[in-house]
Amino acid sequence: MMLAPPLSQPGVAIDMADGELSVFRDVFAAPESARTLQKLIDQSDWQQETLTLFGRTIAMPRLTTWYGDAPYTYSGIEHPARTWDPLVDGLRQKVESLTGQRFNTVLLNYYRDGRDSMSWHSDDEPELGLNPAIASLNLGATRRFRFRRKQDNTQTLAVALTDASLLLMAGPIQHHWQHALAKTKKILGPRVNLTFRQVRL
Ligand SMILES: O=C(O)CCC(=O)C(=O)O
Repeated sequence: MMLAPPLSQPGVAIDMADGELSVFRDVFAAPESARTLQKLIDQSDWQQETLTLFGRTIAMPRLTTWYGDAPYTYSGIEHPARTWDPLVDGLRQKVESLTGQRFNTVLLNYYRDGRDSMSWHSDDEPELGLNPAIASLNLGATRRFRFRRKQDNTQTLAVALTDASLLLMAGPIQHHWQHALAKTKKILGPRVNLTFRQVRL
């Protein structure tokens, strides 16, 4: 009797106090990942968002775009509901089948090189509910994704997010930990990260 192939490959758990973290590696073959990265870079409607701090307007060190069935406010910027691009919707289906979770919004971050980054924050907006599952799909250059404990910044952890990797954050992680993507002086190629979330409708 032929056995049906498994619906998803298992993620590998990373030991973390007060948080659930797992990583899935090589969710695409290299040529597919490179093709998808290039299509996303070429076809997406990238924007450079700005932040006003103490009267100064600062350009975010990355480009972003989003899709979603529901509005989502992130970094103080409201992203209204927006029809899914078919390529990104296909990636959502893949991520849902790997993780067994449902997602109705995605933010795409385009890091053009090692100078682009994301500063310390938690994904703890009320519309995500208590203990949300957040899935982060990575294409392109490997970058270090860092965690630090909110109560004690000396407790840290870093995960190398390689091409075609998927990181799943769940449990109380957003209450206890912040995460960031640091700048690096190494000359690195482009990277696109897609962070899928489930906003309560
Ligand atoms: O690019 C990354 O891996 C970080 C993305 C992230 O932290 C976010 O969108 O909240």
